[in-house]
Amino acid sequence: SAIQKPEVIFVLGGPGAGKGTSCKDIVKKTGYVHLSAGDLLREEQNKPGSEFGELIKGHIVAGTIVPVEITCSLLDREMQNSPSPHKRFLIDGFPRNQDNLEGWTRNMTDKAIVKAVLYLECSQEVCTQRCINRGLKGSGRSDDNAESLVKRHQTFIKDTMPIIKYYEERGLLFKFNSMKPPNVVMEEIYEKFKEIGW
Ligand code: UP5
Ligand code: MG
Repeated sequence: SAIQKPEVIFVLGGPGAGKGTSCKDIVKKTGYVHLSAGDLLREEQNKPGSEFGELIKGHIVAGTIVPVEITCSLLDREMQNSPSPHKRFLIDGFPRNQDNLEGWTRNMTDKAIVKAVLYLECSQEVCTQRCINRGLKGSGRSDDNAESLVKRHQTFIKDTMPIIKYYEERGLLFKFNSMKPPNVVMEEIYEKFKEIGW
């Protein structure tokens, strides 16, 4: 019998839009496995002796995007190692630019099906304030400061918005207002999952 390809839903949105928060909530209600590209890069950055540590560190502080070979191989490894029998993944924070999109298409088209892309819409002001507050509460993230946040948002507008448009033109995009309280955002996303039968 044919082996079923893993199914992927990408989750995009500005820095602090609530991608991680929403994914964590959705996995509790569904069989999806959450993979955060940013979390995987931060883990790799902190791994003693990682050949990519310094490169990743530089990109994260500057709010720029790590070359796709690194990010895609981390995602691929996690997908392959996942014990989940359902093989359905919510991939948060990827693809963020044209390089990411081309790298994914090149390496993963045979290995996974992209079913949809969720876009969490949130103003720059609200996004920035959330990340600043998280930094003040001791997130330990090197990019939760005003200077990095300006750059993260510039990168989002310049590099990631075209990717969001790309998926919108292909009818794969689903938008959610993530300025609402977390439980409301999660409920609206979950309703869509039920409606579409994801
Ligand atoms: N919060 C969340 N939802 C809320 C709500 N509805 N109402 C009120 N508060 C809400 O949330 C952020 C904060 O807001 C939290 O304190 C939360 O409690 C609160 P979170 O769920 O963490 O939002 P998220 O969108 O995940 O924000 P994050 O900061 O993780 O977004 P980024 O996209 O900036 O970060 P990411 O980790 O994806 O990437 C970091 C960097 O890694 C990038 O800048 C880049 O340098 C690098 N990167 C790559 O190079 N390639 C990749 O593929 C991925 C990352
Ligand atoms: Mg996140």
